[in-house]
Amino acid sequence: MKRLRIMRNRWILLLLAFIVLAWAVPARADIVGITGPVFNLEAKADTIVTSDGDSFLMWGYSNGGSRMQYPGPTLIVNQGDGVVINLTNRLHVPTSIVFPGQKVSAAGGTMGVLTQEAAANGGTVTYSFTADQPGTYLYRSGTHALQVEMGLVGAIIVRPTGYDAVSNKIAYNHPDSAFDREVLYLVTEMDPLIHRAVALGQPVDMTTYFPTNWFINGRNWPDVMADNFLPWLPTQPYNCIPRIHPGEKLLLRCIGAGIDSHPMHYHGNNFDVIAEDGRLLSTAPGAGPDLAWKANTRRFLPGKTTDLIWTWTGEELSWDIYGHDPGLTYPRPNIAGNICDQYIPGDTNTYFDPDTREYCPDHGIAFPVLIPPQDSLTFGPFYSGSPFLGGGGDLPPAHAGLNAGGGFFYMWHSHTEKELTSNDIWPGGLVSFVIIEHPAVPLP
Ligand SMILES: [Cu+2]
Repeated sequence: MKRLRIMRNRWILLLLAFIVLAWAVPARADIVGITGPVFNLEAKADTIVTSDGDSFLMWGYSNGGSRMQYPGPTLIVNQGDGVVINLTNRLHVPTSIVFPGQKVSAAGGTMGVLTQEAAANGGTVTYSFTADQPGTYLYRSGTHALQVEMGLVGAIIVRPTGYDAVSNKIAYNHPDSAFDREVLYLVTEMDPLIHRAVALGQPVDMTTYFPTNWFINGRNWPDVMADNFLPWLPTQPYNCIPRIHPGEKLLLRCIGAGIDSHPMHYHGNNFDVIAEDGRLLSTAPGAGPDLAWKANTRRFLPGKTTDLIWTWTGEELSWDIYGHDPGLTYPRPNIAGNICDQYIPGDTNTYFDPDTREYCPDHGIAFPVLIPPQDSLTFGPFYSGSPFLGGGGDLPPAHAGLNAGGGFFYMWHSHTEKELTSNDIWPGGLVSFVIIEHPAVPLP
């Protein structure tokens, strides 16, 4: 009996270690995908798991003969490419792809109601278009809304002519669309009863559609925070856990890929809406995003894409995020050098320290409240033990401590509260985080 308990504890410890390891080192924030311009996609069935512990039959796209994935592979091409997509259909129903925003020609297959379809069980069709406009695009089944619900959706990214991954990261052909890091934010939803009906071969009634699961890049929270390409999420390879340094520009490529709308809210700062549906918000060609507007919530509409630029410096928090106040005793990062020594009050050109991006008018200003003693606090798993960026402190015994770099976590989530669940289990669904990391924490 005692031996059994030890064994069981060992398994629990192993499981805990596994969970901590999977989330403790937040992953790359860059967009992963496959590069063309020729793609061989297959439509096929497989299963995904949801964060409430369930699993569902899905239909999705795969890269060639690999397993289908949800969403489909992100197709990354360059402006001017002649893009060719060969779709082979392994489903038992005809299917097709539509590419909103592209002038597509199709060869092979047969004409369905509106689209050129690949026949069931092995039919193929080839779609071609010239990627003449940079931006963020959607591709999805054009055959029936049921196929979108079943998972036949994906993203296309067209890099602008002047793009360079090292020296010129721009979303469009204008310097005001420049970014430091980018993240895919593809939102979908699912009604499990429909997937059960399809799995059991029963008739499907889309008029009773009632989603209870919501996904960012094919995962519910907290799975969105785990790494890309995990062996325990073989058909859901893409995460959503952007990490930036203060002052960096994060490009969010937002796609409403389902059949419902979702009001996504981004904490920490307002964002700039610079483009919609793959078009820069400009008054004239070459003017840049001069029609960009600021908001803190963006409604994701079905079929619509939006590009947002989000950044964060701690500006006007009215306290020193690095804890440079010598009177403080909290564990805080120790930045060497003469921070903000070039700051001249009233001169906005000197407001940000060139090395740390610190907002200098707040330099040295004390943290505004006294933190209660540790035994009076409730610790969330992402608290580092210090309120300062890059700081760390003692955490209670057995505390998971998922914030090794002492970053600031801002929750990004849907403002429709039921969408913060996975099949009625809270928390789940449309929740993710952005992490602001101390300038000294290396980011991949
Ligand atoms: Cu909120």
